[in-house]
Amino acid sequence: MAQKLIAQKLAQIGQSGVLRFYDKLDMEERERLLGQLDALDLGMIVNLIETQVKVKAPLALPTDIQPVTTYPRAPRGDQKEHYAKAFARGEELLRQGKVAAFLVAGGQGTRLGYDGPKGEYPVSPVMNKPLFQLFAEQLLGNARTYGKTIPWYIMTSDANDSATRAFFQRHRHFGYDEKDVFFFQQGMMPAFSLTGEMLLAEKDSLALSPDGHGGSLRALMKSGALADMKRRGVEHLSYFQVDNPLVHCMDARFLGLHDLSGSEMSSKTVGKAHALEKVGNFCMADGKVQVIEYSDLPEALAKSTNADGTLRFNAGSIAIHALRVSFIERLNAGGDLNLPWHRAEKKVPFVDANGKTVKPDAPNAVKLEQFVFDAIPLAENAIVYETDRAEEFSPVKNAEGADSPTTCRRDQVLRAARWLEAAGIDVPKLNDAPDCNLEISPLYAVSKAQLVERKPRVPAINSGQSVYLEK
Ligand code: UD2
Repeated sequence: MAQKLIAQKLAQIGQSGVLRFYDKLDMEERERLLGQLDALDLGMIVNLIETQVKVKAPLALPTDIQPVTTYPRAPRGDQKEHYAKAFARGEELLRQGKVAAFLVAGGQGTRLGYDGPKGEYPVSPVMNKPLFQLFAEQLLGNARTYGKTIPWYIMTSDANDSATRAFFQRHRHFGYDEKDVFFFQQGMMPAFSLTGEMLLAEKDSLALSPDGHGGSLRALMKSGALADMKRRGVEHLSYFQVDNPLVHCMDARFLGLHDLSGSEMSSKTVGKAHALEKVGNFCMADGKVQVIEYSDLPEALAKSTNADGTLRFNAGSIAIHALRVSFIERLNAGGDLNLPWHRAEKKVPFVDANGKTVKPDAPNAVKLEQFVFDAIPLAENAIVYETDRAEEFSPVKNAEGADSPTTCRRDQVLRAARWLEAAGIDVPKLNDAPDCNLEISPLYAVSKAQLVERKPRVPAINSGQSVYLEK
């Protein structure tokens, strides 16, 4: 769009301030700013400013919030046959190449304090493999098991796209065929002052941040990723986040339950660590399966218990989903995604009217994001399946403490120890915990069952030893 047109549009919506340094910019700088503005849907933004930025719209909580019924990890007697069918169906989908992997890695990872795409973070206990490598090897291991390539869609954002692609190039895509890895960028949203002006990060640049993982559902369509899936005959996406190396990237039983129940979007859950754990809560809200974020679920409900003392709302979201490709198409059919925006007040450095950079020490800006789990209530037949936290969830979110590299490595070792013990291998223990460092390459086994099947021959493990099972 030409500069004049953009300037006119901005004037109409009272946002000309972002062009206040335009005349003093060189050609390249002007192009950068205009490019950023051109990528925004200004019509939608003006509406959001009035409804979400200037006002703290009270969150419309559903009136009737009930616990959700889940598929248990261990089937009840009457479910055994269905679970067996589901596993077979999931395996069939994988053998037919109808499932692709979908990794969302567009976030900024500020809490971890790592300066670069989070997927580069070295996290495996013995080999220090980065998160991206662990996912790649797991997908390759599954592809080998099912005899079919698993296309891999990776969402980045403007903040980390080129660094992510360069990392994959440098590592030859960790053994993946380059043509089967599809990178695409999510959208960006400007930060707004509390009175609704778009903020400049530099004189030639808006203060932009990724539009939330919900933006992935729009970006899949816009980027041509959906078209690519249809060309390949992909019908389902297995969705996971960049921060959880324990995730089972492909889970035949979960995929089968999802498919057989006609679900458009399915989710995995684990029992919460405690009432106020910082994970979303699966609920049955006004008759629909829905995730209510930890920050939004009224504390009284979060803490309410059943007669036996267990939490009523115990189904935590670990951000692992299965989505039908046709569902994502349907969501985009109306022009734009009909997902709510979530408002957060943050400290955002900006260039003021005098051209000075201000580093605020209190929240000065509003950021808006969409969340992928808000698509669940729009899905037909959504199901929730319980998995085991120790087996499948230990994210790296913080530099220290809970959900840190230390806890994540510990949990990887604990899982490896359980898998090895199931295969009949003795693991030295100290105070009940493995007294050694263990790592099983996903290229050796992607699951406990596969490890047991391989009958690994491991020399006796000594206390303090590091053991790595390769290919
Ligand atoms: C998320 C969930 C929380 C729980 C938890 C499990 C939200 C709001 N909350 O918490 O309910 O399930 O995960 O670990 O999601 N990302 C993008 N683009 C964005 C923002 C995020 O790709 O614009 C990716 C990011 O790279 C990461 C994932 O989404 O892979 C999670 O993002 P987060 O760290 O902001 O979510 P968190 O930990 O607050």
